[in-house]
Amino acid sequence: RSMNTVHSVWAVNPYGLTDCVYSKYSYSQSQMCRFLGLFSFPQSNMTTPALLPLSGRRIPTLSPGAASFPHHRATLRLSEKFILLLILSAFITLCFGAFFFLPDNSKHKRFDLGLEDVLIPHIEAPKGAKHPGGQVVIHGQGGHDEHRHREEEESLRDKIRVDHERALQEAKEKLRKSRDELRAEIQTEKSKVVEDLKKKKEVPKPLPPVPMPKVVGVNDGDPVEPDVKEKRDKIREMMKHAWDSYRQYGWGHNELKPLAKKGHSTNIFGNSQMGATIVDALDSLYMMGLHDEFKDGQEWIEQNLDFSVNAEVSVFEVNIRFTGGLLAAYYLSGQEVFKVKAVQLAEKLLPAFNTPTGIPWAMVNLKSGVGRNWGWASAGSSILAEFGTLHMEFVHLTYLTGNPAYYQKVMHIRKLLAKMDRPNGLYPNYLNPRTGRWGQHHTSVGGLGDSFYEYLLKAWLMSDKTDTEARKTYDDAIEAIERHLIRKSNGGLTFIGEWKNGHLERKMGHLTCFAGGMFALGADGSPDDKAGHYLQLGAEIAHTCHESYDRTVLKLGPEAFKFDSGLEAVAVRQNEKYYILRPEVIETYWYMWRFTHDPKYRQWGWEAAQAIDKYCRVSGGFSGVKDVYSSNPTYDDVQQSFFLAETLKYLYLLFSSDDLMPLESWVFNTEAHPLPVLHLTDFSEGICIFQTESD
Ligand code: DMJ
Repeated sequence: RSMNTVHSVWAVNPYGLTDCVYSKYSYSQSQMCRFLGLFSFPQSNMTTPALLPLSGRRIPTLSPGAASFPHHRATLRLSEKFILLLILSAFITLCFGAFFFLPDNSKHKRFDLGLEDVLIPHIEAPKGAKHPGGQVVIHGQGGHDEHRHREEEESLRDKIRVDHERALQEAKEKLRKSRDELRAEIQTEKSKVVEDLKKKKEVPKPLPPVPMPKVVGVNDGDPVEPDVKEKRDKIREMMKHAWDSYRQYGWGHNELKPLAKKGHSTNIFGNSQMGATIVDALDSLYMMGLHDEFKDGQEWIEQNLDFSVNAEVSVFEVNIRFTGGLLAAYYLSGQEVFKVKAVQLAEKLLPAFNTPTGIPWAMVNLKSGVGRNWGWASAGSSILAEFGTLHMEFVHLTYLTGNPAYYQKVMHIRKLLAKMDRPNGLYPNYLNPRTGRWGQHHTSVGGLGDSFYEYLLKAWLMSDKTDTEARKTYDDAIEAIERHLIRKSNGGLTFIGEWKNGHLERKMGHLTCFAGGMFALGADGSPDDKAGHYLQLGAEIAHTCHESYDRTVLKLGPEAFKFDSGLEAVAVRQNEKYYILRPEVIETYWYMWRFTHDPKYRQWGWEAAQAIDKYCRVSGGFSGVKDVYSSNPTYDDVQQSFFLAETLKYLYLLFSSDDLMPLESWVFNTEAHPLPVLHLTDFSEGICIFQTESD
C-alpha cells in the first residue's frame, strides 16, 4: 500500500490470517501489531521469520523495536494516538466489510481451509457430550489453539494426499482400458449429457392464457328437410363405420387396411405410429355429435401421442393433419390437451426451417431435427404446396403460445417469394432451399402447387380480411393461372392444365378440383368487381369435375383426366384410373352449395356418397379402388385418414344447414380442419397483433 503514513508488508499465515511483518512507520512492527491487537502470537514470535505456507518463502527478520524508534519516546502524543485510532478503526471496518461482502460460497471455501477457526469462534459440540435443546459450546480462545491448528493442518495435508492418490489411481485405471472401452465410456457419458439436456429442454413450458376466439355453430346444422336429414344421417353412419373399423383393427396405427383388417402407414409419417386417423377424424366426430368416439380419441391422444419419436415425417402432411387436426379439436372442444400437443408438435417441426434460405425441408426427423428433401423433387428442391401450406396453422400457434417464431417463419417464406422473379407471373412448383432458386419450371394448381394458392386466400380470410398482402398475392397468382393454365375444351368443359417449361399439358388432376371451391370462396373481395366471374369459374370447375365422375363406371372420379384428342374428362393411362377416397370434388360441391344453394350440388354430392358406399365399403371400413372404369374393381386396401377428416366431413356439411360452421367465423385448412378467424393487425416483420372477439 502506498499510503503516506503506513508502509507495511503483510504475509499470510497458514490460516489465511494477515501477519504484520514489516513497517516503515516509526513504531516497531511488533508494537504496531500488538496495538492492532489482532493476533494471538506472542510478541517474541514477531521477530522470527514468517513462513509462507505454500511457497515456503522467507520474510526478512525484523529489527527490534527500540532501534527503529528515532525519538526514543515512551509515550505517544495525543494527535498520534488519535491518528492510530483512526487507522485502527478504518482497518477493522475494512476487514469486517470485506468479510460480509464476500459471496457466500467464497466464505464457505475459506471456512473449509480453517479460517473460520481464527476469524470467528468455532462452534462445535464436544465429542460424546450431549447438549439438549441445541445448546452449543463456543471455543477458539485459549492455549489449545496452536495445537489444534497443527492437527488441522496435518489433517488437511492427509486429505490432499488421499485425493491425489485417488486421482492417480483413476488415471492409471483409465490408461489400462482399451481404446474401444474408453471410446464407449466417452460415448455413454456424452449421451447421458445429451439426454439430461433434452430432459431439461422437454419440461413443458406453461402456455400463456389467451382468450378463446368466439366459436360459433360447432354443433348445429340440423336440416329442416327430412330427406336431407336422412342423407346426413347416412353420412354419419358411414363415418361411424369408418371409425369403428379403425378402432377395431387399426387403433393407434396411422391408417387402416380395411381388407387385411390391420394397421397401415405410408412414408409421409415415417415409421411412426402416431394415430393419424384419430387426430384427423376428431373434429368430424365432434361436428357429427359422435361424442363417445371423440372422447375415446381424446383419451388415446392424452395417453399415447408422443412426438419425440425417431421418425422422418413430411412437414407438410404432419402440419395439415396433426397440427391442423389438434388445433381444430382444441377450438371445438376447448380441451387443453389438444393445444398442448399441437405446440409440442410444432416445436418438433421448427428445425425443418434450418436451411440456408429459411425455406423448410420437406421432411424432418422428429427426434434429431435433421431435415432433407424428397429424392425425386427437382435437384433437391422443396415443394411449393408443402412450404406454402403452413401459414394458417403457424399463425394460430403464435396466437396460442405468444411465440412469434411461428409467424416469423411463414412470413419469411412469403417475403422471400415476393422478391423472386416469376416466369410468366407463375410460381414454379420447385424451389431449392440451399440456393433460393427455382427448380424446374412446372406450375400446377393440383399436386405440388395447389394449397399454396389456397393458403394465400385463407390467410386473408383468417385475418378477418386484414392481411391484404396475402390477398394481393393470391389475386396476382390467380390472374396468371387464368391466363396460362385455364382453358375450355372443345366440348365446352373448363379445365385447369399443368404448365411445363412453357408448354400447357391438357390434363387435370383430381386434386385440382378443389380449385372450384377456392374460386368461389375468393370471389367476394376479388379486384375489379370480378366476384361474379370467379363464382362462375368455380361453378365451371365443379361441373367439369362432376363430369369426370359421371363418365366412369363407378361414378367415382379418376386421379387424373385428359382433354386431348377427342377425350374429355377421362383418364387415359391405367395408373391414373384409381380413386383413393379423395375429397376435392365434394369439397368444391360444398363451397358451391354454400355460395349458390343450387340443389344440383347436393345432388352431385349424394351421387358420390352413394358410389363410395357401394363400391368402397367393405366389412373392415372403406377402401380406395384401382380402376373407376371397371365394373369389377379391385381395392387398394387403404382407408386414408383424409377420408374421415375431409371427404365425410364435407359430405356431412353439404347436408347440414349453413349455421353449422359458418364461413364468416371459420376457415378450413387444406385438410378440412376448421380454424377460427383471428382479427390480425400490423404485419411488420415479426409482429402480429391479434384482436379476437372472445366468448
Ligand atoms: C389432403 O391431405 C389434403 O387435401 C391435401 O391438401 C391434398 N390431398 C389430400 C387429399 O386428397
